[in-house]
Amino acid sequence: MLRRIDLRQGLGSLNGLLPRAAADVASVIDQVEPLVSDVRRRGAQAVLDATEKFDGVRPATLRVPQQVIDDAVAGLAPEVRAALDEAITRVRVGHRAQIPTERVTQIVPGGIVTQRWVPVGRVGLYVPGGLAVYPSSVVMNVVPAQVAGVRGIAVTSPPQQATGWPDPTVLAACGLLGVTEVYAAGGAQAIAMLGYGTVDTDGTSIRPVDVITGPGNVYVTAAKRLMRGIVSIDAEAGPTEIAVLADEKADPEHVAADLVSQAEHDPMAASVLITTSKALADAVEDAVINRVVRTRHRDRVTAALTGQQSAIVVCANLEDAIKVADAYAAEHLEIQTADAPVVARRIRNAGAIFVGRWSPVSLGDYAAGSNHVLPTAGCARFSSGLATTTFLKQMQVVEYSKEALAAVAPHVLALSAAEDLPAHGEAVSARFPDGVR
Ligand code: HSO
Ligand code: ZN
Repeated sequence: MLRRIDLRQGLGSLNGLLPRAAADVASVIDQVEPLVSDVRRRGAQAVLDATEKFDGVRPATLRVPQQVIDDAVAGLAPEVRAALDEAITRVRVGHRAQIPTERVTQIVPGGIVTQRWVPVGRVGLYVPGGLAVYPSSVVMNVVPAQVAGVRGIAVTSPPQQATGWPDPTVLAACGLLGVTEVYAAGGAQAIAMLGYGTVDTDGTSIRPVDVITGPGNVYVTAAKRLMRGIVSIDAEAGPTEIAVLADEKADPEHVAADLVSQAEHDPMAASVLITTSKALADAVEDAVINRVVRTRHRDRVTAALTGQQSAIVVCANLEDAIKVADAYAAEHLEIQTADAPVVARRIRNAGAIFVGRWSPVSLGDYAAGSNHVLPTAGCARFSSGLATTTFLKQMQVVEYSKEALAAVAPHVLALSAAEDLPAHGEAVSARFPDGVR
């Protein structure tokens, strides 16, 4: 079912060997651009027209009335409410630990530079609809923003045809988190609405945001790319990926269950086993086949596992397996080997690492206390997952005394002369009419 990539003879350059989905964000940019411009020009009417066209429903207002959110909370099944409460608590603990501390550094006596962290004013968080509904993504986006101290938090999610409002579990998660500003809009139009702001049909204003985060389909991702510069965005999150780095010690049933778990997201999802053991590879293959016939979403799981983006990679040794894992830079990487914590320490590229047999990716998806919005498609080589710092800006605060400025003044004057920017130097010498030496 999963294609094999046999690297037991060596890795070579690895170029082109790694399984990878074809990235298609660039190919829809031209399609998305007119929609984004339309929202910029015509505001709410353009958002609603697009909603009617793509979601098949036209809500009376873009803003979801508070009563609808309250009803969703009241209608939550008790075990789902308890699970969401527990997830919120854990994610809050995990993300509080990410708050950077203010650093005051005395560069020289009387010369101080402080690194200050300030939350952005307003954020827009996108929660997808589509193949599945993601109340867990509400938690993963909202909690870090709240922990960072962001004052204005808007959530947007596509309306359902039956009710005209977003999925009730998504609304309930917003309610539990105390988020009151929720919009019934999805797709590229929702991203443009958040970026440009607009006036709702009832005359209330939807103010533009400073940061847009959250996963979405290619159209959402293309729209986020177009809004970059007007707002900041998180790493582009494509179809989900799991890689499992395993040796002969791993339990093939666990590995198979985990590979199938993330394949359930999307026919484009990627499940990759990187192993040093041909015997494990065969056992996992069998276990996967057994699970797929029994699993609920077998069509999209099969599509994902048989797609070019999924594979079993067999390596000669652990060194090579680690190199492959680093080159692949998975969104989620499980380490199912002897001395898993030691192996995990050696990994440089992954959105998140799950160490040992008791830490499956689906734990992290819901309730580990980590975040599940993570870089995909190899972006873990250079970017991080959603975190409290996504919603914070660093500001440097400079404070020098007269003596400290006088002491460094000759150097400022010399550099301003070297750059032929004498007015820069004069801004310093003007403060010392009697000379700086
Ligand atoms: N694995 C997804 C997140 C998720 N899974 C939400 C279940 N619900 C991307 O990290
Ligand atoms: Zn998942």
